Parts: sequence; C-alpha cells; structure tokens
Amino acid sequence: MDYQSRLKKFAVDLFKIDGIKFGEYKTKVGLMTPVYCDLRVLISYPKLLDFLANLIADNLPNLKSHDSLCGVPYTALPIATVVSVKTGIPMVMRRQEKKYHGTKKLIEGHFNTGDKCLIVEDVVTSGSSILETVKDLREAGLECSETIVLLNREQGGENLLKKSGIKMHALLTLTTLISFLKEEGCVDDVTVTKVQEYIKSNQVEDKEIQSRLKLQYTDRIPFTKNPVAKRLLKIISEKQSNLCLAADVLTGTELLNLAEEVGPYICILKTHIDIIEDFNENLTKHLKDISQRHNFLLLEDRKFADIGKVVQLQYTKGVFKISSWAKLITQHAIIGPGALQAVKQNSEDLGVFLLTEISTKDNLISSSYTKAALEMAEGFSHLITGIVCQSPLFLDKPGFLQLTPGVKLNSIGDSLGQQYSSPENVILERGADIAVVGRGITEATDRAQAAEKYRNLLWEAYQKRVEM
Ligand code: 6AU
Repeated sequence: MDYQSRLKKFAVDLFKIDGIKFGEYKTKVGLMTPVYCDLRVLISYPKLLDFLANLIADNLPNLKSHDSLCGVPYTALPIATVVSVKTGIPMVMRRQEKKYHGTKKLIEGHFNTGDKCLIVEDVVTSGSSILETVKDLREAGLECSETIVLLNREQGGENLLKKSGIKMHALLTLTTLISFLKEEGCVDDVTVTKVQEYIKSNQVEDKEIQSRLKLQYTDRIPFTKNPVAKRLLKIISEKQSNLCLAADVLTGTELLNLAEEVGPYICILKTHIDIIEDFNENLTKHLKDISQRHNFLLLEDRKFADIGKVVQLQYTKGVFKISSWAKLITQHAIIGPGALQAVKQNSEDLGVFLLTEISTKDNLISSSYTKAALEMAEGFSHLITGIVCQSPLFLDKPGFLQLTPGVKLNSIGDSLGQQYSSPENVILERGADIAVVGRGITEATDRAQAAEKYRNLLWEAYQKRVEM
C-alpha cells in the first residue's frame, strides 16, 4: 500500500473506533466545535497503534537523527512508546505534575545535554501543550526543534510553534482527514462544510494566547475551571466592580454595618474573622444574608499555612466554621499541595486565592518561591480562583484572577511595613484584576462614598487596560 492509502486507511479506522467524532462538542476552553478528536481510544486497538507507529516512522526521513522521543502527556505517551520500540530511539518523559518531594526531576529517562529530542503529539490546536513540554525539555538541556503530530486542526498551532522554533510535521490535517472520510462515505457534504467553516472562523492565534490583561471579565469565564471563579466573574461584570473590601473591624456590629454600607459597590468582602472580639454564629449568618442581598462573595483571609490535616480542621471546625459561610479563602503556598488537597473536595463550592507574593516591605518571598507556587496553582485549577500577588504574573492564564492588596489613595504606607499603590497603578502597572482596599475605605468618614469612588476608579482603570 502506498503512503497516501495507508494514511486514508488510518483515518477511516480512527473514525470507526470513535477516535474522531462529528456533532456539537465543547472544547477545553469552552468553545463549541463540530469535530471532536479523542485519540486516547487508540490504546484499546494495539494493531492500529502499531500501524500508526509505522506511519510515523515512515513520515520523517530524518527520524533517526534524533537522540530521543518525548510524547506530550498523556495521549501521546503510548504512541511515542510504540514508535520508540519500533525504531530503537530512546524515550524521555516529562512529568505533568511537578514532584513536590525528593529529587525535583521533571524529565525522566537518561539523556545528555544537547541531545536532539523529537516531540510526539496527537492533536494540535494552538500548540500550547507542545510548548509546555518543550519549555521543560529545553530547561533540562534538550534540544527541541521538531514535532510529529497525528492531526493538525489547522487553527493556528503550526504558526505558533514555528515562532518558538519548532517545525511541525503532521500525518493528517483536518482538511485531508475529512476529505478521506468523505471519499469513503463516512461523512456527508453538510458535515464537510461545517468543519471547513469552523476551521476558517476559529483560528486560535489571537484568542488563546491573548494576555489576561486584555480580556473583559466575562470573556474570561470560559477559561476558569473553578465554579466560584465563574460566579465571581459574573458578579464583577454585573456590578461593574473589581473592588474587594478588606473589612478589618473588631466587632460584629461594625462588620455588619460596613457590609451593608459598601455592599452595593464591592464584588468581595474580605474578612479576618478571628479579629472579631464578640464573634458568634449569628454574625456569619447575617453576613451571608447581606452578601446574598448585595450580590458579593465572602472571602475569609485566613491565609492557611499549616499541614493539610490541620488546615482541614481549621477550615471546617472550631468556633468559626469557615466552610459554612465563606465561598473563598486564602492560603499560603509554603505547605505544598497537601494544604490544597485538604480543602479540594469542596471545590464545587469553594475557591482558593493562593498567596505567591506579599505586599509588605522586606518580606521573605523569593522569585523562585513565587514561580513554584504558581506552578502548584496550575495543578489545582479546579480549586484555584486566583492568585494573591503584587505584579503581573501568569499573563497567559486568563482563568486565574489576580487579587492585589495594598491599595490606597494618597498614602505611602503604614508604620508596620504595609506598602500602597494607587487604584490606577494597581490595575495598570501591577496587573491586578481585583484590588483589595482596607483602610482607604474603612477609615473614611463616608465609607459608602469612598467605596463608590474606589469602585469607579478601579473599574475605569480596568477598562483602560483592556483597550490600551
Ligand atoms: O488596605 P489595608 O492596608 O488596610 O488592608 C490590606 C488587607 C489586609 C491584609 O490582610 C491583606 O489586605 N493583605 C493580603 C491579603 C491576602 O489580602 C496580602 C498581602 O500581601 N497584603 C495584605 O495587606 O486585610
């Protein structure tokens, strides 16, 4: 059989095992697509997997010039394995989640610095998964300049990869695949047209790589995995408020009065419930009522930082029973994934803001800590609503919200190390999506008026940022 006929046979077999389906499907980023590829099913068909490995081996004349192969986790791992066994080219493997203990090795397998590594991938849309893998491989000293993929969805990935110095070889493009299927009577003309139109109008280049700094809040909803973050983004847009109030007052009555006064202007009310001197359970019940009436979320800024088991108890038990009223909490990253794991089972109804930087002068957080904390957040994207930080980090993750405290008009700081930025600066320079204002509002004579003023300034700054 010649190469074209073998490709056609592979395309038809793939269709028969439901590796490629036509209909209405939702993609990873929440967009609708008329064609869905799930090449994971290949592992159930070893003969087809073997057939595919031969196709790959015969596709690249310079295959043997590579020192290793690396499949992009997870779907391409078995594919790379079969190609490796067939060609005798060794494999390396990239861990998808970082090891949080022991040797912090990200790339498994034996290799030498400067080895040429060929990336194996199943389907390419934007190319971002390949780029993530390549980033780690390059950091480990491997050279990556080529990738072999089964299916190029022709939505812009090839170009993006080229920009990062990676040449893509694809066995099939979506266009060839669909024309093979049409020739074999697997799909009708209507489906072919739908897919062609879809490819034309769904080029990812601008959409998926666009920085979060440039997206409106509602446009970020499809990128979030945490249900509370979705709700929060809705509230922000509805109320046109990206203001979080730090309600650092000492009595229940003060807290409730403050919540009533500023409620209409905020998206989040942030508490330190353990500074309330006359706490009782009625307080959080009333607070919940007010938050529902004024449509804002409650964030208990407990900054959990103990071992997972204790965090679990601090979150659900004790006097405050935080889990019964706060939809949002803050956590330090220092503990590692255990503390996130401890509250994870609540992720339908809970969002965590993870601290990766702090606003105080001379704090001990280093840039490598911040980087590791962000990577950890990525591994818990269903739970993480956002990141508490001071600078524009994670620009390529519009699903996470940046919460930035230390905001006040006309102030240079306090005597205990707090440092402030103006509302404009915090949004335009520091990259905040939500700004935390405490004393700037709580110490004003008219707190509602102050909250409204901050709300307007912060909202205008965000709109300016998107349009800039
Ligand atoms: O505007 P302020 O200075 O009156 O209040 C700032 C609020 C306080 C702090 O506990 C909190 O912001 N905060 C936080 C967090 C997580 O919110 C982090 C940080 O780095 N700095 C900071 O001040 O309630």
